[in-house]
Amino acid sequence: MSAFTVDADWLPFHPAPAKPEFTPPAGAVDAHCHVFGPGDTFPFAPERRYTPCDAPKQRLWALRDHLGFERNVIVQATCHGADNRALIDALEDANGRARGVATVRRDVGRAELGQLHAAGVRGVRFNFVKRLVDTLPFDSLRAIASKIEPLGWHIVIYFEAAELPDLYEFFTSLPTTVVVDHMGRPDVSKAVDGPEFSLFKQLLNDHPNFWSKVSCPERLSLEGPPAYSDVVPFARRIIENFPDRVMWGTDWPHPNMKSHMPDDGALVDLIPRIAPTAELQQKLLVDNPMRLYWSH
Ligand code: 0GY
Repeated sequence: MSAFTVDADWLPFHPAPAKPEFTPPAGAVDAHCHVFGPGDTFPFAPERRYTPCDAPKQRLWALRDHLGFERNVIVQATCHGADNRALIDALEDANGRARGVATVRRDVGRAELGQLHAAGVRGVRFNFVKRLVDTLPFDSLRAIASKIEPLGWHIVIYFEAAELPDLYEFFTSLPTTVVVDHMGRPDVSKAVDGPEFSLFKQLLNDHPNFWSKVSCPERLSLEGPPAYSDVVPFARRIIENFPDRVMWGTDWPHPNMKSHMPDDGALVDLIPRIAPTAELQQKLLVDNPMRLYWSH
């Protein structure tokens, strides 16, 4: 029994996802997923904006195996704030098959960073989505960036497309590899070649240190499941233009989904539509995440 009451409108993750028809290449990495709690062992943060259902590591490992993946990158979710204990616990349980992206405070010390690195953390996340966090001021984020840079870590950024013009200068001043969550959350009712998504493409084009996760059709789609066809041209464009700087993830357990809960098997079946060749699939699912997370 969790010590926390789940939000009344919380949608739990799919209890029995379909077996995908698409078989991922050997060594495939789910490069964006989370663990939540369990709340009675790893309490949710007092400053959280939502209280999810538990989504423990064992369920994530079972999903990994069911979908035909070999590894996970677990991203610290805002409901745990900068308390990375649930993340570390999962990484230590994974037998080298998971890496992590943590959330840290400005005053994080070398000892804590060393502990996170030993557990498998290779990046920090800067979150600019206002419904999820009070974003730290730029000078605090810069201080964190300069602390993690010597470790060879990268920065994961999460923002809404409408915010990109205001954040562009700050983002491009960051000293490390920078990975953008969910293609910068484009409004897919707008044109792929329109000004909004073109700015995102320019970010990747002009700054070779920028990568993108081509994830979360379920969040971006206006059309909805199971085809999510309106998201396909956006993901495909990014993969075809930047094949060596893209990664894919389930986003399990899909926090804050309100319209529907996706079937993770159907999400995997979208991969060949956004990355149509075996070569692109190998880069997206294996080579790129292995280079970023398992090479040091
Ligand atoms: C995601 C998306 C969301 C939540 C978080 O850390 C989080 O709480 O990332 C969201 O609500 O859009 O990537 O999981």
